[in-house]
Amino acid sequence: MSLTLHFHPLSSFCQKVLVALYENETPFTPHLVDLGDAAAHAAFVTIWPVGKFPVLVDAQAGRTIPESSIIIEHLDRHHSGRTRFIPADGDLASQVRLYDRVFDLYVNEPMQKIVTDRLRSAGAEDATGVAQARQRLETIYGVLDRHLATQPRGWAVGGDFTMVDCAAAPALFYADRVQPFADQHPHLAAYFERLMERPSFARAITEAKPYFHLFPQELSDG
Ligand SMILES: N[C@@H](CCC(=O)N[C@@H](CS)C(=O)NCC(=O)O)C(=O)O
Repeated sequence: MSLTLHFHPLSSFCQKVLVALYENETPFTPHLVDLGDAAAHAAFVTIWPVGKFPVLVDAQAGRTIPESSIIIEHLDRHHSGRTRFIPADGDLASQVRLYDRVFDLYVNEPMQKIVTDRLRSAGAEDATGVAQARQRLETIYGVLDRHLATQPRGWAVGGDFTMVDCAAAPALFYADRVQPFADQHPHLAAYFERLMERPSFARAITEAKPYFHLFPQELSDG
């Protein structure tokens, strides 16, 4: 098989790529990386010294591709299927890249800041950084709620399911656990419900469930 994904099922950025793979039933070999295991970590940083997953290896193309958005662009260009992740129209493609950045930088990253702070040892917490992350989430929830109210057919940009929706689903899934948004942001809440019903994302969450106990925040379905 040409494609190998180095990933962990619990990771939001890995789920973003899994959603893209599952959308088009793209065949790939999953390679689960346990970064807590010294040997697995050492092997992984020989592939990508930064040490962050996901990383896709496309053996046929002779390419090792880190960064979730770049992986999805590669899949869209070289392993395309019925769901296209980047629109052909240039202006719409720019909007997709913008909102992909918004979900990665302003939802996923502050969410990760809050989660990883809970993993720090007692006394080493960063209360100021966590408060800033919560404020950033509140700001972006408002921006997204207003934006989603203007979009047709319920997806994030332009009416079709795109890379933005791959990014949004896992980012919102975890962000809602650490900083709930439903009460104040009805458009965002309705969008998230739609994402939860998308079979590609439902599958990624089902596969992550056996690892939920590793997440330091309550992950129950409620
Ligand atoms: N910008 C990267 C972010 C990837 C990322 O932050 N991955 C996290 C897991 S969700 C990771 O590998 N964390 C391990 C670490 O930082 O040591 C992307 O879009 O792929």
